[in-house]
Amino acid sequence: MQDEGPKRVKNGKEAVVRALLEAENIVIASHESPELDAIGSSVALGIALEKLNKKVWIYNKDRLESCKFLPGYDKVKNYLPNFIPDIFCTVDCATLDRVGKEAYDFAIRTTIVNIDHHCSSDEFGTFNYIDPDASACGILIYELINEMGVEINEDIATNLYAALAKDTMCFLLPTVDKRTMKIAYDIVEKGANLGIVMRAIRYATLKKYKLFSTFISRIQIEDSILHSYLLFEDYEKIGATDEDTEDFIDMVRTIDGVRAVIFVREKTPGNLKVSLRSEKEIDVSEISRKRGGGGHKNAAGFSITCSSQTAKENILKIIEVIKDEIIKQIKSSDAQNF
Ligand SMILES: [Mn+2]
Repeated sequence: MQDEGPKRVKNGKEAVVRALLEAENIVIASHESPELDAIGSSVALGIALEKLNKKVWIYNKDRLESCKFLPGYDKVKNYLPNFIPDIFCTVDCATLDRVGKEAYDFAIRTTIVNIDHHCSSDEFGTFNYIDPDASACGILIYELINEMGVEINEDIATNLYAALAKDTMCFLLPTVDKRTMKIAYDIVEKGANLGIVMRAIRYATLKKYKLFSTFISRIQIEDSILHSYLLFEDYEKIGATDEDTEDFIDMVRTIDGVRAVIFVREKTPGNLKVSLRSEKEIDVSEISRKRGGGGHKNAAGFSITCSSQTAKENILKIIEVIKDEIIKQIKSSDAQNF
């Protein structure tokens, strides 16, 4: 970036705090097909900014059923306001297009604040607070709320706990560190409602388990890589939604002998979502980034489109290609550790 003489620092916690404190109207947005880190972070930040008497509009393109128990989820709208805010603040988005086309076009008309923890994160904001070491975006939101001097109430604490629990697989992932645990301790002390969080995290429909049985029936494990897929017709047959597939990949990643997982699903006719998980030394974010996606080193994904008639063929081809790339990584890391 060119230096235009003295100007404000654009990156880091302080820059973002100052930008948020100076704004009057703020739109908060998170990625499409959200999960509890995206929504919990958005709502927690929204409540905190409201306590500072800001006019806040929380946006997400898609509804997340599991969030209906969370305090403040009723504040989240799936449409944008008819005014241009001082700030459009993204949370948990590695790239700006993750908010969806409509919100992207809206965002670029104003100042963007980007709060994120993906290793593939772009500094697309006017102001950015990006920390890939944070186990959840909720960690960064907690730190910003404290820095802004807002008292964390029970509703903020509950949303933040949901965010942390989601992105750490309930504090089981190796990304959990002292920082995560200290924050978890503090938000429990501030009254996080763990009963509500459990209902949100473990939210399921019977349709989900019916779809899961289809997913399980197609599992194959080759060269320690587990793969499976779902077609749009599987969703239709059962009446399930894409949200129902949310944790399928995490439920099978610890199957004995499995070092990586490839899960491809046809979310809507011809629209394929590829989700990847891996053991520590295997970097699936690199594989995803090459294809326009991103994520974390051991949890990443990307999307592709094809004709709905050839979805199954395409899926099987993708699985083969990705499998080969992962095998190459496994071979080179095994060779290094030999
Ligand atoms: Mn996240």
